[in-house]
Amino acid sequence: MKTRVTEILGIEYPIIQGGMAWVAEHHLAAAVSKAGGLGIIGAGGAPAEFVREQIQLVKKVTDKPFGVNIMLMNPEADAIAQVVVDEGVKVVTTGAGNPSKYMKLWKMAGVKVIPVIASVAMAKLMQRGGADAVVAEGMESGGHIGSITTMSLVPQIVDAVEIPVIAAGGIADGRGFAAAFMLGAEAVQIGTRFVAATESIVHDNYKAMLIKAKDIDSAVTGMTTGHPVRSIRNKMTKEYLKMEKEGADFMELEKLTLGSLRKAVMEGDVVNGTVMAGQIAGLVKKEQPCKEIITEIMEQGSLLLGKTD
Ligand code: TUI
Repeated sequence: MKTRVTEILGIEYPIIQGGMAWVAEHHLAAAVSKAGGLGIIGAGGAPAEFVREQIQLVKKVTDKPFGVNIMLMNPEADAIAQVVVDEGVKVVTTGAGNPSKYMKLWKMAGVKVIPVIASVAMAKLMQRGGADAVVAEGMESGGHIGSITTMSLVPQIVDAVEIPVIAAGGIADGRGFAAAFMLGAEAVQIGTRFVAATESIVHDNYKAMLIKAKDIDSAVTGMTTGHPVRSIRNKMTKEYLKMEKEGADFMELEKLTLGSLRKAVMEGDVVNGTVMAGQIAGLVKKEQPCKEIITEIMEQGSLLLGKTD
C-alpha cells in the first residue's frame, strides 16, 4: 500500500510504531522495521549515550529504515538531537513540545522530521518550519496527551496542512486503520498494541495488566499541572488524583511519579508504578509478534478500505 508517508520513509506498510519511553527500545523498533513498518526507538528520559547504543543495536540487525523519538522534556534533548545526526538516523519524531530549534540541524543532515502534535496551531507551525509530515495524536493515546480526540483532531489537521498526516490515538486494528484513512490520514502510529508484542521487553506484569484492561480502565493524571498523562488506573493514579484534588503542589506530585514508568516497565511494579496505555487497551487481547500484528492490521484495513470503492 503506497501513500506519501510510505514513499517519504521508504517503508512497505503505512504503520509507525509509537516512540514509547522505556518500551520502544531496540528489540521492538527492529522487529517493527523488519516487518515492513517504521520501528522507533523512544528516547524518553534516557541519556544521549544510551540512545546512541540503541541506534547501533538496531543498525546491527536490519538495514530497513527506523526512527528515533525525542521526548523534548528530556534534559539531554540537545545532545540526542545531535546523536541522531551523527548516527545517520533517517527519521526523527518528537513529542511533548516544540522541536523548532532543531529543525535546521536535521533538515541540513537530510533527516525526515515528523513532530507529534495535538493541535491545528502546532501542525501549521511545524509545516512552516519544514516538517516532512506530522503525527496528529488524539487524547485516547497513552502517556502524555493533548485535549482533542483523534476523530476531531485528524480531519481538522488534514484540512489545515498540505504535508501528510499520520493519525495516532485509539488505533489498534484494521478498523482503526481504515477509519484513520477515511479521515484523511496517510499512515497510522500505533503504541498500545505494540506494548503487548512478543518482542516488547515490558515486564510480564505490565503486559498482563494491559491485556486484562477494559475500555474504561485508564485514568488521566496531571490535568492540573499542565502535563496530563494517561495510564491504567492503579494505586499510583488513585493517590495522584486524590492529591491533585486536595491541591497538592507540583513538586509533591512530581515526587510520586519520579521513575514510576521505569518501575512498571522494568520491575513489573504495576501497583506503585505508571502503566501508560491508551484507551484502546481493551481491544488488545493477546501477546503477538510484530509481524503478525502488522499483517492483521493491513489485511483487515485494506479490505475495509476496498469496500468503499
Ligand atoms: O509525547 C507524547 N507522549 C508521551 S511523552 C512521555 S514521557 C513522560 N513520562 C512521564 C511524564 C510525562 C511524560 C509519555 N508519553 N506524545 C506526543 C505528544 N506531544 N502529545 C502531545 C504533545 C504535544 C504537547 C504540546 C506536542 C507539542 C506541544 O506543544 C507545546 C508547546 O511547546 O507549544
